[in-house]
Amino acid sequence: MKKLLFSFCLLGASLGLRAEDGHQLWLRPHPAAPVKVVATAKNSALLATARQELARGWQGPAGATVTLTLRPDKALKPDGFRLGPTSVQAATAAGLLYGAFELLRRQQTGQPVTTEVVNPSYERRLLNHWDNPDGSVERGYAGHSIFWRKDSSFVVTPRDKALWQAYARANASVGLNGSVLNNVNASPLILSAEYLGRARAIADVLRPYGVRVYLAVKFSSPVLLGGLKTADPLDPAVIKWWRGKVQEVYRQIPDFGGLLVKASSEGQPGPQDYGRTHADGANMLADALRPYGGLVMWRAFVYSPSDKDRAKQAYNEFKPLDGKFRDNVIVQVKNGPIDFQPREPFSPLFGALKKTSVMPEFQITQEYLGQAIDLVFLSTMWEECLRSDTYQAGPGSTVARCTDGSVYPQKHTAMAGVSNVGLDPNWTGQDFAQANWYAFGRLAWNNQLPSAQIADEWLKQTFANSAAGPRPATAADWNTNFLAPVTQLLLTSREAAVNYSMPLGLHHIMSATHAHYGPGPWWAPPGMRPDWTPPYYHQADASGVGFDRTTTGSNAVSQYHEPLAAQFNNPATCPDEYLLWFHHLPWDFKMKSGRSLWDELCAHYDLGVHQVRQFQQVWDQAQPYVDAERFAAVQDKLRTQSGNAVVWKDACLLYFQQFSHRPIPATVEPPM
Ligand code: GCW
Repeated sequence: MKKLLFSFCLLGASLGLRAEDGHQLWLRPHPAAPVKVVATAKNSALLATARQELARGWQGPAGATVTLTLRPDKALKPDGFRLGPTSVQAATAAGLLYGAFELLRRQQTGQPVTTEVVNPSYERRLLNHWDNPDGSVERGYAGHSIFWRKDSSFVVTPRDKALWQAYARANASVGLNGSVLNNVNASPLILSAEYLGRARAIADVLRPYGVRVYLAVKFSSPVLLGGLKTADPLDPAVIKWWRGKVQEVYRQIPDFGGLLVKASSEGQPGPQDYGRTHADGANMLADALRPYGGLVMWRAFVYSPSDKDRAKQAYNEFKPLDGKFRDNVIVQVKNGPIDFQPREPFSPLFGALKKTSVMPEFQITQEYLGQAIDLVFLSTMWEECLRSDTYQAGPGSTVARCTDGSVYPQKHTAMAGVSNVGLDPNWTGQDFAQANWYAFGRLAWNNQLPSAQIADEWLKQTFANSAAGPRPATAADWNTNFLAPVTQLLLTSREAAVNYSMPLGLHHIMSATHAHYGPGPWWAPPGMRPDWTPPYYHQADASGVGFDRTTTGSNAVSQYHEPLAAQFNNPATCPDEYLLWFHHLPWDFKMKSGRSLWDELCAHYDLGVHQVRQFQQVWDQAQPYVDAERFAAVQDKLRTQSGNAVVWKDACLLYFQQFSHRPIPATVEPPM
């Protein structure tokens, strides 16, 4: 095994694989001290990986013995471990691997290694790749798919294997243990013998890192691939077809994780085409997977053009089905009720489904947040969602606790992130977008982790303390002049993006002509579905701006548990950041700050612009501490982002001004 891994590394180097500096992610080589790894476990691929990682990265006392002990332990979940300064104990080999990575992370980031029990928050910690069989990636901004190729000859090359291995290693290092290899807008082809063969090859490379493979499937596959006349989930021939297909998948991939389904959503086929419910569809697949221990992740991202308020639809469809799903079905819910906007309140489905397993879906790829240009650290956004109190089972029923099994019993728990990875040399297009991959993994492992810690860890590992830049820095110099200001930059970056794009609860005002990248509050081509056009969401007119979701409006507030429903319903108590999400208010509405709504809106857009300019200054000061390549790449992107922020501000304010008929207040540069 060792030999095999080693040869992959060599192959990677000799093929010129990702030679650029950004490719190493947060797993940068360190001068490692010799370590003796003693394992009391039977040799296995996972154990070999753990040993290899320790040998590669151990920075503790030279010659130390690190012991990896496998033994039953009631305090530990399957992937959990007991950590000691030079020891890891776990009940599974996967636990030993995660423990080894934890030991290394603590050392590299200067966190103390105390004796403690560490368990993951979620059983399944998954990346969802929106990768198509032709190698393109939906909402992908970092090049083509790392899994699928247009010229698919289905030959697995050494380069493929080296890439998949590096990917799996990065995932394992942050605790991710599953990958859905293809787009939720799924092609039926994915279940054909050729694609399954390639999925098997991928699974074989990912397995030694504890990463299991999952697939997204199209609900009409029995028709499109199987030649049946129907995909009705209650039809015996359909049931039989799926059983056979699932059996075929497990023959190829014995530890296959399960199926992800987008059905009866955005034109995708689903059980509703046959008068059946989401539960009928999901349960039929769940029954086919049950003998193998497989899961169904059934997405709740549903809405239709006919409804007056898209934000209410997922709840309306899924709440009546609570308790009707098999226990190997998890309903996968996007963090907000609409669609990965820069800021949304949490989806009211969290906590409301009390007898159904629910998992959060976050978007790591920055579809609505500047794509591969803008520097936006998403950890704070996810943290905001996870910590939101749903009150569904009393105070403290946070989204995190309502999904990790703490509030409601869930047979399975999971969290998914839509991956931002592609073939680009630095994996994610923008070097700092690597931080979002990292942060997602860390939060899926521990949904209580503060973003400040995640930022600190990522920066320390990615910029390797003082080792990265042209000027050798002391630790104190590096901490003060690089770590502190760049951490601050990361932690403010998402709020800055909200400020310059969609502040105060505005949402979905981007233009679809540039694929959700820039502003388009006016965008409403004739004949377009209204729920795909920004005016549907901002409702700006002479009387004011914002979507009325109060009890006298669409009444979406009633989907939230008290005291939230009342709090959101009243503009005096609704938090500013959700104000225009829940209210249509006059332009002269008096804000908590004392300013008029119009002036407040202008101030937020302006602040966003200034914040990005400040980020540019922070980064310019960071030059001595960063290698030239990454320094220039990030500087260049920040320059573009700064221009984009101005475009957002000008476009939105000039557009809204036609309705507000008010002057844009002169602003003063905030102090740096
Ligand atoms: O955010 C929207 C995207 C679609 C995506 C869809 C979904 C995969 O614009 O590209 O399709 O959501 O999540 O299903």
